[in-house]
Amino acid sequence: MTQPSFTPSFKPQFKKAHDFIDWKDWAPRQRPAPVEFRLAGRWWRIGWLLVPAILVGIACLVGSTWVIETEWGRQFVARYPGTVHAPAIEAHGFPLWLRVTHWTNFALMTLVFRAGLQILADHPRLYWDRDSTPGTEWFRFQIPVPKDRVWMAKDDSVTMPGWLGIPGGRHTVGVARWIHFSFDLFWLLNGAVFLVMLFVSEQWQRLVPRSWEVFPNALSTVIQYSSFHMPVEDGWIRYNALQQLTYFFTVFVAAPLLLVTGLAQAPAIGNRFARVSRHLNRQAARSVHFVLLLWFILYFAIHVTMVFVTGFKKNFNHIVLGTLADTWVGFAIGTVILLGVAILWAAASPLAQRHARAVQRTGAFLVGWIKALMEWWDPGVQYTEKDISPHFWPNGKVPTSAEYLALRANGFRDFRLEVFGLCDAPQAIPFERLKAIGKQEQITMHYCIQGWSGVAKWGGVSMRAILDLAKPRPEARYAVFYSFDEGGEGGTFYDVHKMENMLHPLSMLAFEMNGETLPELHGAPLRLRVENELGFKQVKWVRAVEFVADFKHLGAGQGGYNEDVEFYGYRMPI
Ligand SMILES: Nc1nc2c(c(=O)[nH]1)N[C@H]1C(S)=C(S)[C@@H](COP(=O)(O)O)O[C@H]1N2
Ligand SMILES: [Mo]
Repeated sequence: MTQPSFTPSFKPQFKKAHDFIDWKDWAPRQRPAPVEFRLAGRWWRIGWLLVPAILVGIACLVGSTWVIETEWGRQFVARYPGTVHAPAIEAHGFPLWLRVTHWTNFALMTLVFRAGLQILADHPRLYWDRDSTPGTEWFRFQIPVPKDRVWMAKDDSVTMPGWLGIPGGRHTVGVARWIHFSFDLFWLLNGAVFLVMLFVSEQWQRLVPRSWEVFPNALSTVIQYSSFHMPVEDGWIRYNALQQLTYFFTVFVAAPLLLVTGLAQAPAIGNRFARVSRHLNRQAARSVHFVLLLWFILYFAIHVTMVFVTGFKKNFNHIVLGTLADTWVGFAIGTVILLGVAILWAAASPLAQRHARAVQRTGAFLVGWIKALMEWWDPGVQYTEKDISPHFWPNGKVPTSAEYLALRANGFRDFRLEVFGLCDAPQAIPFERLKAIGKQEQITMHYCIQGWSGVAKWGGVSMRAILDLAKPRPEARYAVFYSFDEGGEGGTFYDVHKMENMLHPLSMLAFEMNGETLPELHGAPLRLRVENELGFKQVKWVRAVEFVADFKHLGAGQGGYNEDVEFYGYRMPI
């Protein structure tokens, strides 16, 4: 079949993308502001948390030293020694699977948490409301949003040192997400093995309380520890009540909640489970996700302290060798394991920076199929007028080309949307004609990869109508959207979408936002809405649509500007 003659009026200038993170080409460094939280109407540096921590510590120490010497205290501790001796069968020792999953879990969690912090640094604020309105955050390590200039979402990202975040640096969320999600998958698999083995063996009895006596016993453990009376330890067979409750909460509540609050941040999930996402909105999910991280850090600190305080030689033999032996072997091997984790820690960021493209490819291989599944969506969410966000973070660079400025000067009356490629009717559609096709409106939530979200009403022409005009051929599997603007690092901004997504009734090219002409900042004359995908796929300042069978030949072949340059994935329903 020959192509009808139509030549687009422009040639995309694809940015030559590297396969590594090239800091010369990257957003300049920006130091994080002090870490602060908001309480009782003002901001506090994180260090202030030490005050209640010390006060509670002193109260526990004094209170329990006093109470344990009273008659009531003596009897209470005698009655509830700290460990529940529940029904006959008990766990015995630490089998190999338990020891392996324990250490694997530890190594994986260090990677997942560090990549998670890196993601947070891309929008270093946490909110409870889905709007992400500046000033409503309860936690931040960024200055208040300046009011005297346009503050883009990317301006908000701060630099993470490479020893802490993975891969370190500023606005490396693309690489960080692949690391976060890929190791999440391993973490979940490891957790699944752990849980299955836990219940097919007798080991579940270590973690699952089976009597209400666990509560007074846990209190008794607290009293004993904080008055420096060490309770009788028999960790080989059973944990004390405090340990049991803590482990139970961590394994059966905190870990599953991490998964749920992680998924709840995805546009595909938020749209699919409307009823849930109204309450567990993206920002609330993100906040809880972070609080759980804090829980795990606290847990880890106490866990390691207790390992040493209660006899590290013995404890290491338990969890490394699975023996009761009183030797140094467990500690020696444990040290080697920890050294391995330390090497992994030190190598992770340099490796991820140097091999960013490989991280992207491997990540897509490991979790791409999950993303593909998530695109099988039917969004249940339509918001109402009163849900519209008072502030909608802008992103990108408003085009500055003479061509764009000339079109804008006359209200885009001369603008034509060029539609070409594998279609039977390539053409340049005059803007007026496009608007006359019939406007569709929808109130939806926008999910930026950086972490913020906002609700807006969009009015525009459905992609179905565009397809009706252009008549894409069956071999057209993707639609490419070219923009007037240059991406952050130079070169034409473009993005690729699957044809399936174009057919969805909510996919549209918007020319109105919140009932008014689409502002320049938000993409005038046209911006894309594909509601099951992240924000960066919603191309603004759209000038042309091309239908293609493949996208390997465009730019670095990753399916879009941010995909080429910032290592994002081309399927982004999460
Ligand atoms: N052409 C173009 N489109 C773009 C971008 C861009 O830089 N250039 N940024 C994207 C990103 S990352 C987001 S979150 C949304 C932001 O849309 P908004 O400015 O209307 O909030 O636009 C997307 N579309
Ligand atoms: Mo974004």
